[in-house]
Amino acid sequence: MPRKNTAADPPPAGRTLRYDRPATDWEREALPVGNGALGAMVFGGVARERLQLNEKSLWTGGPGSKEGYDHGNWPGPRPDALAEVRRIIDEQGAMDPEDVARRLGNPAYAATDGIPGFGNYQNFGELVLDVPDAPVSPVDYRRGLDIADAMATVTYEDKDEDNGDGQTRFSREYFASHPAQVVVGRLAADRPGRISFTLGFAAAQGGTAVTADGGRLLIRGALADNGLVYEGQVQVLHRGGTRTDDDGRITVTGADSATFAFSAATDYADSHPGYRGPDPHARVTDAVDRAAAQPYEELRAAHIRDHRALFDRAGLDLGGRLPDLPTDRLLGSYTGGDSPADRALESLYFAYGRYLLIASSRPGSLPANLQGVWNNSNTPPWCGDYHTNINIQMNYWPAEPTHLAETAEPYQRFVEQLREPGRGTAAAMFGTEGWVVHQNTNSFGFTGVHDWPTSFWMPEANGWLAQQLYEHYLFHRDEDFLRRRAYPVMKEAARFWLANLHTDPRDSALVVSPSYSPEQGAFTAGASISQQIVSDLLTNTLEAAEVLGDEGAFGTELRAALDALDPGLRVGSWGQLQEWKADLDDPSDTHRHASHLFALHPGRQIERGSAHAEAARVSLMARGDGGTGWSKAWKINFWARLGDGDHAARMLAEQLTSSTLPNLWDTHPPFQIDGNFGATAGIAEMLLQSHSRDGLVEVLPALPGRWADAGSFDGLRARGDFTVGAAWREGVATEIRIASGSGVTVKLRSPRFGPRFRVERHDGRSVERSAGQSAGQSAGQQSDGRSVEHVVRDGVLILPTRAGEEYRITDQAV
Ligand code: FUC
Repeated sequence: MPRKNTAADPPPAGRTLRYDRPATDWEREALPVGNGALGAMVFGGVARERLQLNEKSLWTGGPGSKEGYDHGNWPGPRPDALAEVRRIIDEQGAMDPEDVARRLGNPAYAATDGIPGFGNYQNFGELVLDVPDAPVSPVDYRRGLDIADAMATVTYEDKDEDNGDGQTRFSREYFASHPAQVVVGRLAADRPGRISFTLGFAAAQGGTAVTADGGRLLIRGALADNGLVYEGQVQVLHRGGTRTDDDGRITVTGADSATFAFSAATDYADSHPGYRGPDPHARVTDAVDRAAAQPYEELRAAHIRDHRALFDRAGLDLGGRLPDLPTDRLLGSYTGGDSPADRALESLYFAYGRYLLIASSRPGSLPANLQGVWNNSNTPPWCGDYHTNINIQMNYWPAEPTHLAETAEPYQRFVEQLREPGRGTAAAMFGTEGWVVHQNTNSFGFTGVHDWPTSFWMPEANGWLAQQLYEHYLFHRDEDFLRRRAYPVMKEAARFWLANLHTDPRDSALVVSPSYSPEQGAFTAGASISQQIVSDLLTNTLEAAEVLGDEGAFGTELRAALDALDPGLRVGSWGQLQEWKADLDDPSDTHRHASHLFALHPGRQIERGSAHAEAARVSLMARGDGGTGWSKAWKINFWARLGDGDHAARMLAEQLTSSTLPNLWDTHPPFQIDGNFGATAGIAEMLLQSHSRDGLVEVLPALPGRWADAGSFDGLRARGDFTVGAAWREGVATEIRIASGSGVTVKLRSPRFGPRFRVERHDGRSVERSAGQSAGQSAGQQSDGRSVEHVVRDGVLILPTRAGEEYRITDQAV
């Protein structure tokens, strides 16, 4: 593959984050590379380079933890505890969270100072490169992250005549290769013999042993908390000059260039109950040996090929151009207007979300956690865990729509692996079949509870997690995936709810009880989010059962439950969508969670234009445009689903102006990656939607006024196995391209259709000419007159497709 660029030739603006100073702050400035399992934060220091490293399975807690571990299940049986809480809620209508936590929480996991036994995602440590005689004032310093090639770069010149370096130009590049399972660094200069450094490792864990031999660092230890064995190795290679090993450090002197390859692993395995696999030594040795044996250019090219195979599938062009300015300055001057710079930054931010997902979630490791894979602390915020009341789900919202389905594999597997411990929790705490998980989980199948009153109880998280497995089927129509992977998870979660729904004595409807709307108010029966999630789960499971021919008695049970289930959709006294079954909503409540709008997004119970959609709008207006990073990101999606592109764009501007750090990471605060992913999904949702129950694919459903003059997107995915691109000008869709993966009929709608358009197959053979959408019904014929190719009815273009073919709809007025 031809080299797109080299470190000496900085990558083009538009796909690059760039800065004119080294990073000093990990959270705000350092730049992330990752391959899912491994992450590195690059600082770009001239005299001292730092690469802070992560290996995603390095967790304290779980089995073997000094605190003890039983998945968060209650330490002993409490046969009447749940029934008692349900009875009190039936009688009194509500219960104080503290009271519920005392009865149903788990004091063994008291959330006082972290959660003992639950564990924390750990820092692996840092590679430190000390460069002798580095220029104190480097000239033309640049630090960048090319997100199209997934390459971090540093370049500078040394013009200091005193040390005789003249105008030497130095370049470094770093990448995290998924195929090779290594983080690679390369240091080069445009004059021979100029590369000298000492590479060492700054351990983040007590008891880490570091040795150096043959240009290889061996880093090894076991976590004091749970005995988890970890190992890292770094091989340093050099061209020219000399290399010496010395007391856990490797020194290269006078080389023309040098390369290092780092890999790491632990003896973690994602299998219940032990969560341990083989010693990591052989795996790490193998990865580093192989990388060291490969020519650098090949390693680099294979990495770029692998990354681009995912990254290049989708793109967004909002017509702007990034001025040649550092990204922090661009962000600082961003106002959310329609200037080319603002629009280019928004496109870059969209692409960066896709970059971050590729970098933090690849098959073979755990899913992206609250910080993706990047963490520099042994006690990170919220343990760096998997929160299931919004956060991990949001991480994966962009996976399907932005054409990165493969990145969702770790999530799918993670949810599958929760089934076994979750079954134990269903039995131990609820005395029923099915599987369940609550509000937080870790890498060791924590499916029970801690006892923090406002965040410990969320049994319907099982349904929310299962939703995205079903979505994978809807996007791909892959029945094998549905049968083998999604449906078992869904069915067993549905069984949990069939066994645990409670009959509300007030109206005999089936409700979740106790039920809690994250993360505010009292415990009640039938909070809207609980009902909406269970409704979504049972509906999806029934649909899946029908597809797979597994209806039978189970289908009858699901239908009966759905008939009796309170759907959690009520319009309250001030026109709002009620957050609880009783009308308790306070119009001045601006809580960051807007959980009762689950049915609008990511659920699909609320259709645009309906009374419930209007009530959701009223609720959103009351909630306001504030909130934490992920909260704003969710609101982009809500407004997009409501078809209000201007408000969606306003939320995107909120996200960028007040919840985004100079390295374009989302900040809650602190750094939390969900907002990046939620906003990326939200932008996709503004451009393309396909969730409606009647199977519509909607193009440009929420195009904001400030993007309307011109723009295009490519490669977004719609349910039904369609890949869609579109271009627009002056608010009119000038071209829509739709490629059909499975050959089902597409029902296409766009508020941006012009009055006349033409439908063609991609190969240019004209399929028809259409009189347009307003004519009530008109049929197009193939040019050879043989068959009706499409129908336009009530503004919906109904087009039978063939698998593997692409269709082009072009505006005829332009
Ligand atoms: C949920 C949110 C918090 C935070 C935490 C990680 O509990 O309510 O705001 O995002 O997850």
